[in-house]
Amino acid sequence: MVRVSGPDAGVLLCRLASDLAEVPEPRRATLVKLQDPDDGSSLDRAVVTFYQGPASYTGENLVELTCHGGRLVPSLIADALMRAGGRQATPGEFTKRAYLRGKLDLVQVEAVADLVEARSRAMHRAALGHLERGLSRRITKLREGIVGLEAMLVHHIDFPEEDDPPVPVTRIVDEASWIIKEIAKMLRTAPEGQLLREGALTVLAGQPNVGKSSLYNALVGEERAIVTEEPGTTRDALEVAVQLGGFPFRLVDTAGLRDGGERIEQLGIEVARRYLDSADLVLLCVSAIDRLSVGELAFLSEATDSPVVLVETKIDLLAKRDVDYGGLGLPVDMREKLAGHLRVSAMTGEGLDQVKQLLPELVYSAVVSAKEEVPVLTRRRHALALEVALSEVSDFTEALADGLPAEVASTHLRAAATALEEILGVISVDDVLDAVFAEFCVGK
Ligand SMILES: Nc1nc2c(ncn2[C@@H]2O[C@H](COP(=O)(O)OP(=O)(O)OP(=O)(O)O)[C@@H](O)[C@H]2O)c(=O)[nH]1
Ligand SMILES: [Mg+2]
Repeated sequence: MVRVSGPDAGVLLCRLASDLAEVPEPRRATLVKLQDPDDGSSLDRAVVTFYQGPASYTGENLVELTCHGGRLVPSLIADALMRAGGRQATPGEFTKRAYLRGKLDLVQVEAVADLVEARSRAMHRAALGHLERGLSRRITKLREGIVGLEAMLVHHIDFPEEDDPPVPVTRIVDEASWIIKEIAKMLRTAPEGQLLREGALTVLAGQPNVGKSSLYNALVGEERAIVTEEPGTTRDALEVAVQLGGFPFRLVDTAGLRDGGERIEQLGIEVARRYLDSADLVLLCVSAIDRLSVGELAFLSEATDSPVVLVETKIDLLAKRDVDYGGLGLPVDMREKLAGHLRVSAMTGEGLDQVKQLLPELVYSAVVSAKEEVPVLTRRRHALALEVALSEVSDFTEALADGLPAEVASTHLRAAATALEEILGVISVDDVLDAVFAEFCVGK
C-alpha cells in the first residue's frame, strides 16, 4: 500500500487517477486506473480510499492506494506521486503526524513500532495493549491522582494553623500511598518486560555428548546444530531466537564443558562460559543414564546468579536398557537450589512440552501473573520515568511526615507529575521524540 498524507493528499490522487473528476467520497474503496502525471502512461489498476482529516490515521487528509505489490509497481506509483507534488515520508512520519495532531500519545506511538517489530505473541500482546491505551490509561489515572493531591495541598498553604485544614492530612497520605503502590506494582513487570523485546538468553550447557545439540534442535524445530556420537562436536556457540509458549527466548547451544580436548574445543568452552555468565537461564543437561559427575556437581554448587534448570536427557535409553533410575545421585540441598528439573528425550520428543511450559513460567512469571490486569512495561524509558515518579511521591510523603511546609512538599508532586507527562509525551522533549522516531521504518 502507498499512503499519502497532508492537506493536498486528495488533489495528488486526482492527478494520477484521471477517472476521478473529484476527490472520492471518504472511506469508500474505489477502483481506479493510475496514470503517470507527466506522460499519461498507465501505471496500475488500484483500489484507492480517501480519508477526510481529522478522521484519519494522521489526522490530516489521507489517501491509501492499494496497488499490485511486488518490486516495481509501488515504486512507480510513489515516484509518480512525488512528481505530482508529493514527497517521500521520513521514517515514522505518518505516526509522528498522528502524535503531533493528538491522535496518539507517545506510548501509543512506541506501541506501533513494537507491534511491527514483535517476534513473539507475548510482545505482540503487550504492544497491542499499549496501542489500546492500556498503559496510557493507567498513567493518566496516576497523574490525575497526583494533580488531585496538589489541589488538596493548596488548601494547606497559608492555612491558619489554629484551624483544622479542610482536607485532613491522613486523606492526603492515603491517596499518596495508593499512588505509590500502583506505581510499584507496574514497575514489577519492568525487568521481564524488557526481556520481551530481545528474548531471554537461555544457555544449554553440560558435558560433551549429553545431547545438548539434539535438545536444541528439537526446541528450535529444525536441525541448526550438528549432532554426532562423538564428544566435542559443538565447538562454537549457536544462538537462535525462538518462541516457547508464545514467549521470546534466545536459545544458545554451547560446546560441551570438559578439560583437555584440542585448542578449538577449548576456545569453544571459553565462549560457553562467557554465555553462562550473562545467561538469564541455564539448562544444565545431563544424561539420565549416568550419575552426576564431579564436574556437574561442582557446576551446580557454584552455579552463577542465573537460575539453573537441570535437564536429564536421553530418557528413552532408561526404558531400553532396563536400568534402575537412580535419580542421578542429586544431593537434597542442591535439589532445592534448582529452578526446575526436567526429563526429556530429544529422540522420542518426550518431555519437550514440559520444557516449553516451564521456561516461560520461570523467566516471565511476573508477566504471566500480571495477565491483562497490569500493563507490562516493555520499555526502559517508561520504567525510568515511573521510578522517578515513585521516588518523588515517596519524598512527598516523607516531607509531610517531617512537617515541612506544604509548598516544599508539593514540589515533589510536580516532579512526579512531570515524569508521568513525559511518558505520555504531554510534554514533548525533542531528543525523546527523535529517539522514538529513529526506530521507525519509512511508511509507518
Ligand atoms: N537415545 C538417544 N540418543 C540421543 C538423544 N539425544 C542425543 N542423543 C545422541 O547422543 C549423541 C550426542 O548428541 P549431541 O546432541 O551431539 O550431544 P552434545 O551434548 O551436543 O555433544 P557435544 O556437542 O559434543 O558437546 C548423538 O549420538 C545423539 O544421537 C536422545 O534423546 N536419545
Ligand atoms: Mg553439541
